[in-house]
Amino acid sequence: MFNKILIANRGEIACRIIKTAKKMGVLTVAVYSDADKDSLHVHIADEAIYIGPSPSRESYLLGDNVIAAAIKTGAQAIHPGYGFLSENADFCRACSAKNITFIGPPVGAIEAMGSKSAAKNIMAKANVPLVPGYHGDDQSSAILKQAADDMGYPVLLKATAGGGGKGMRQVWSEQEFAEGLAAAKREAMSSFGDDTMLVEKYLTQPRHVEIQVFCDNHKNAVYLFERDCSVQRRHQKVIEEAPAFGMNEELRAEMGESAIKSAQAIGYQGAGTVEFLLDVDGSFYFMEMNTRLQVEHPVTEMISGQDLVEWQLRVAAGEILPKTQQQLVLNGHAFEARIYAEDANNDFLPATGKLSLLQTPIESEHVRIDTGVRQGDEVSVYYDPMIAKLIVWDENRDKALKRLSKALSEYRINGVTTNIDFLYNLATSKPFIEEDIDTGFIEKNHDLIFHDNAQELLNELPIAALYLLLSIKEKALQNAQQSNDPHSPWHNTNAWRLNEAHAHSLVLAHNDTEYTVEVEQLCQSKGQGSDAHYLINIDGKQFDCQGTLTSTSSQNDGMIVNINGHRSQTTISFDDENISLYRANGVFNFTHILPDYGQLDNDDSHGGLTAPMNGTMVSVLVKAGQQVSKDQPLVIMEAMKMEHTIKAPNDGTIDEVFFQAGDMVDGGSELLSFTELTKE
Ligand code: MV4
Repeated sequence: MFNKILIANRGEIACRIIKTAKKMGVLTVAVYSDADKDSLHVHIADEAIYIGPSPSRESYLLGDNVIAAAIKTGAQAIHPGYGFLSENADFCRACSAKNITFIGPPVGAIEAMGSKSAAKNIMAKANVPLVPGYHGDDQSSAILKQAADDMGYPVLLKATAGGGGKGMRQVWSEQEFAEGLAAAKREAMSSFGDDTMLVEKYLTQPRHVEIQVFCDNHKNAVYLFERDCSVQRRHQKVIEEAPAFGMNEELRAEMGESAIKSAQAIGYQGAGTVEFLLDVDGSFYFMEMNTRLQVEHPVTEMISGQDLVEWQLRVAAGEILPKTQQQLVLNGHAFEARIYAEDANNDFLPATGKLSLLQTPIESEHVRIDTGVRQGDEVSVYYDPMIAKLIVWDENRDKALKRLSKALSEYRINGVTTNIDFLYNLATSKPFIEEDIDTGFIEKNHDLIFHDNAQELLNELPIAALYLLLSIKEKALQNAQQSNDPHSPWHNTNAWRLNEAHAHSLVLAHNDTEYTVEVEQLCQSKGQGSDAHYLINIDGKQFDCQGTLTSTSSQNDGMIVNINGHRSQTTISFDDENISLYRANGVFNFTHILPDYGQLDNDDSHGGLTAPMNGTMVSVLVKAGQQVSKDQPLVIMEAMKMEHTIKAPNDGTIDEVFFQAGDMVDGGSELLSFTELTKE
């Protein structure tokens, strides 16, 4: 076994590899660019070598700099991770030339899989099933059209030099073929400089099912079951799962054996992934083979109990595979969600910024987080904006999926826009839960995932309002219990005032639209601060609401609500004034609009400072007759689980103070009167 390896990568995969190396007692060398000099992977490695400026092409993609770092530190092997140099045949060759072990496949395997059509020809010879089609050298329109006519429409034109979905074009009828072919060739020539085409039968509802294979240098080969990666957006995987739902044992074995045949056809060694299209009738077809450890490998680790990076190090060091096929047992179900700094509501524009808050779900045997960032780190423009991979496991798909939704609802990230709401809405959508999934999932269910219909929103508003009110009650109860007069009438929060309705008014916003919520308490709660009964009116629609706060975890509040007789549960995250309701049918975000109360409430120099909303007076910092200066704190009151400091709007004199510490105050009531110092 190596005593020192260099990781030629960054971010979560670099950290992940370092963790396994440490577990195995192998020393680690990180490499870093300017932007990464204080990154987590540099921090946790035993050594780190600077390899160049921030842009990848000036650092992580410079094989010579990476190899020089390995030589400098005496690393015997280099792990490329994924992306960057991981499938670069020249880099693989350069490592061998310097007697440095490339932790991956032999260079011949990388080259063999580098061309989609060459890969398909190799697989055809190995009797690996291919999508019915034509990938011959004769590229005349007549031959290509004949092939399409023979296989039947729709067909898919694919640029041989393309990949990852680029250079594909559907042709739905014989009449469209000529124009479709001409367009596909034009695009291929401009994108890849090569307009060689292959023609395939177009599968209209395929799933992307891939098999994890592992081969050692002693002719042993196993498959570690399958992953379903059909949920993709523009050929970027979003949520992956293992095993594939609806799989039966014989299909699993058939695909696994086929994947091994693919690997053996190219003399494979190390970790590899064979991607198949799985058609609705259960037939499967080779798509491509990836000669690297995939981003989504953790779901395979969770259901097989194997550490694939450990396997990579052992196999690269010449050991035999740690397990035989018979010793590998599939246990449970796992999901991976890729958490990105991107704006799902703005065409997934990458987001940058500082992770001012990064609070994660608690990790356990059921929840794993692979990340390369910490709170306070910058998500930079130079690299893939992945924040973390959230991986969950449980004994079956339903339970694992519930863990995924719960874990997503427990993530708190401030400072950058993330795709967490998108992931939560996707994971809780009916089609996803019911396994109605193929590679077109996101397009087909767009409105469900990006739901924003007014009616649904209106139904959720009372719940958000109820949560805010119950939070005030609970907080006031806590204050009362801490005060020296817990039974003072000022501590109750039912807005009881002699001859006045027990009324509150709140303003909640959603996507810049403000909604005024009129709330009337119907009766005294049962004494427990965390439950109550309200009549809520929004835009003339009335809701009879009862609610009880329940705490679900240190990250979330929970609430049991009954709205007009419909009882349900909700998980809530609330920071400052942002409220997110995590519901069975998705997440709903609201902002609590606090009235602006820092200004005098009329336009002359004398006036009162009013309470922003119902709350409790925490402390009075001034007294009548006192001179104060602009922005000097005057009183502190508590509302909505937050303390609000009311400050002097200008230099002046306090005329009168109307409340004392511990008093309950109504929203809008005058707290003190103040005369501004007139300017000479
Ligand atoms: C296909 C196909 C349907 N029929 N081939 C997309 C990228 C590349 N990996 C191959 N791809 C596809 N090839 C035939 N004959 C549908 C896709 C496809 C797809 C495949 C896997 C995962 C996501 C996908 C998204 C769109 C299209």
